[in-house]
Amino acid sequence: MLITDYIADPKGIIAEYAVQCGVKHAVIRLPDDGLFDFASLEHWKALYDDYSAAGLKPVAVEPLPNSLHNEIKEGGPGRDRAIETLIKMFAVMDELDIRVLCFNFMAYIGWTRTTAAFTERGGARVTGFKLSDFTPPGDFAISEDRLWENYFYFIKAVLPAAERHNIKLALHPDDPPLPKLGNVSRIMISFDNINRAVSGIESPNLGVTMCQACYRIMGEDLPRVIRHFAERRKIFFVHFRDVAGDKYDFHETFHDNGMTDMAAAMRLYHDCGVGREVPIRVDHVPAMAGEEIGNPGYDAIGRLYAIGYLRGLLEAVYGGGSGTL
Ligand SMILES: [Mn+2]
Repeated sequence: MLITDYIADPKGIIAEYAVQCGVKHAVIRLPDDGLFDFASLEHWKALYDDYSAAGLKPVAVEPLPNSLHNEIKEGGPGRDRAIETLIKMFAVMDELDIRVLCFNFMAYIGWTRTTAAFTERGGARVTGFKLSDFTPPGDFAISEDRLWENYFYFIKAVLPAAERHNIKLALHPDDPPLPKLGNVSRIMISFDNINRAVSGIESPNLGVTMCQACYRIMGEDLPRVIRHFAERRKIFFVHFRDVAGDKYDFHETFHDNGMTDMAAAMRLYHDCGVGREVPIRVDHVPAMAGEEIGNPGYDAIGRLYAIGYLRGLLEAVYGGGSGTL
């Protein structure tokens, strides 16, 4: 697989660290400030140049910007306009040879944790979630049926353009994968549901972001999930991540300190034919000693260890180290 890192700011320290660790490809987060025009090649080129100047080639976009995606997920009045913009964005991504779009289908409440300071090994701090500590952030409600309707409405509308421009739509599981948070239903919460979402309409451009730990806390059989999606060529992107606990009560861990045999997972991707071109990135790293918790799960220093660990496993399984013996 292709080692990448998640770089929201090509001029920031995380970009510098990644490049120093030998990472040459970036998963990029688009500015969602109302000023950046997602359909403008000119805007994209300026952003692309900043990544190039840092020594990084963008290969994936994550997530689908909220200003486009919220109404699509909620089925709001602006969804058709958002879909139109997104289709134009595919043409731009095609032009810049950015092939993967990682998206999720969590309405109103996205990635959610109840603590940013769970104590992991040696006092490192990680994020955690406990359902009994969770309070809904607002008075939102949506049903499961409505979400499925909105999901397929969206997929049917964008898939022809994704195929035409060869953009791979990589569905990320809900995190945490619970059927409901407050009155907000969630649907991408099990292997069966996600399989329905990506196989309900057959397309080589519709697949998954294999966020390992999400499947793990769903209680799914991870090897079965990896084999199933890999054999159908539906793993477009991998989030390399581990956790401890279950979907009701869990915390992130160092990559070597969770419930999963990460080396075995890597061998499985390889043996099931997940190719060298498929981007992989580390996810949710601890805040380390001397480091403020700034952006929980995405602080800088913990990434160094995580990227090194990932590179070691990639080289051991996929080869590609420098030099000769
Ligand atoms: Mn993830």
